[in-house]
Amino acid sequence: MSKSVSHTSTLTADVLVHNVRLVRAPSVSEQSWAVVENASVAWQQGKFIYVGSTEHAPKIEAGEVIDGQQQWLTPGLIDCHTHLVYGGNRADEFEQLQNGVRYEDIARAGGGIKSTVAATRALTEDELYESARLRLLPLIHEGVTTVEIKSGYGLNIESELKMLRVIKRLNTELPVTVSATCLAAHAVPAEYLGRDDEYLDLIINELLPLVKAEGLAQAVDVFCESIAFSAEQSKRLFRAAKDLGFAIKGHVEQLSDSQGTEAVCEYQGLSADHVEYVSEGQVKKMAAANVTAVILPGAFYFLKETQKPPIELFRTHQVPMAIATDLNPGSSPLGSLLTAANFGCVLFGFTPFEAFNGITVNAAAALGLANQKGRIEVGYDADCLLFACEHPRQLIHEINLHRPTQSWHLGKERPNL
Ligand code: DI6
Ligand code: FE
Repeated sequence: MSKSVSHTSTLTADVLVHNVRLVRAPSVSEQSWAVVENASVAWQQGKFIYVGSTEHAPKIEAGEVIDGQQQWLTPGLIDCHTHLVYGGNRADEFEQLQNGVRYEDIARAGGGIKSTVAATRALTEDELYESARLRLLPLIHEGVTTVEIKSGYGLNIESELKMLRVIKRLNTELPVTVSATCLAAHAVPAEYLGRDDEYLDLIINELLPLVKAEGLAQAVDVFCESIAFSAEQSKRLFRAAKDLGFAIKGHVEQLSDSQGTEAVCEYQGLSADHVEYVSEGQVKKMAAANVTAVILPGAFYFLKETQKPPIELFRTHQVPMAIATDLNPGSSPLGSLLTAANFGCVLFGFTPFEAFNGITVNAAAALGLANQKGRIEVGYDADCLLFACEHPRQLIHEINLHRPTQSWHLGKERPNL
């Protein structure tokens, strides 16, 4: 905060951006856009060191000084739930869906996740990397500076590790922070049909220790649903994951109430994702366990679901709400986080401000990065964007009309990729 900085001291910065309007730091307690007109922001070694009004700024000696020309400076956007590493595409199944076949029935008939598993196993690591890079670029262009990516289309040791190595490489080679999640418990692979507990044993006893040893994931996730894993199985996975030091996330209550939310809460997970069928009792448990609700309007839209997540209950019980693309080939082929935020408003009743928080500060919480990302605040990572709009609510309102004029990741300006 500017208040804590003595006005007589001089700060040394790598970059100073002045003459901007700032969406400062949406915090959960704030009810509307926290705006600072005529603001300056400075960072050094990738962290903000001054954020506030230009008038009250100390003297700042910066290696590079940028005139923001009254543009809006916002936090970098955070897509906290994607499955963007995969082989093939499922446009053929879209045609089936359009002919009235249900998503669950396609999955039961060996399509769905399983068809993507076959296509993903067939690719080399380099091929998988290249196809995933092309899907990540549109998110980066839109202003995403942090993205979570899940495995879960390998469903055996070799291919899950291949996916996670691709995810790690995306983090290394592109100007974006990638948070990796092991979702080996996405579906029961055909080889284990009817032996789902044996497949879980494989994940718990063999895969997760390897993932840990190679540092390939921060979190472990599960698809808790009648077509995948039960709440009891999810708990067994969470117990093992927690013992190994992984954070916990869950795909829960997406297509039915399967009590996955209780499992996530019992193991102090970071987030319960989808949550269309969540009950008030479950929402209270989320509040008590400080679990973020990750809302995925792309999947709801795409599968033509009718059960909406209970936004009003999350508000009442002060459960933080994030919004993400869920970018995947089956249920949410959506490569735009700002569009997901717009869908959150139109389909579920988010206010534009709530939706903006959902792709910044609350998305950071869903990844365990609440003290590091999602806000423009001293000590936070210097991930930020300049937009030439009249007000940031336009970013949520107008679909596909806005791109940052400049963006920085960890203090470094991102090139045109
Ligand atoms: N829920 C979803 O919506 C996606 N995964 C999941 O657990 C679907 C992924 C797919 O259909 O490929
Ligand atoms: Fe998902």
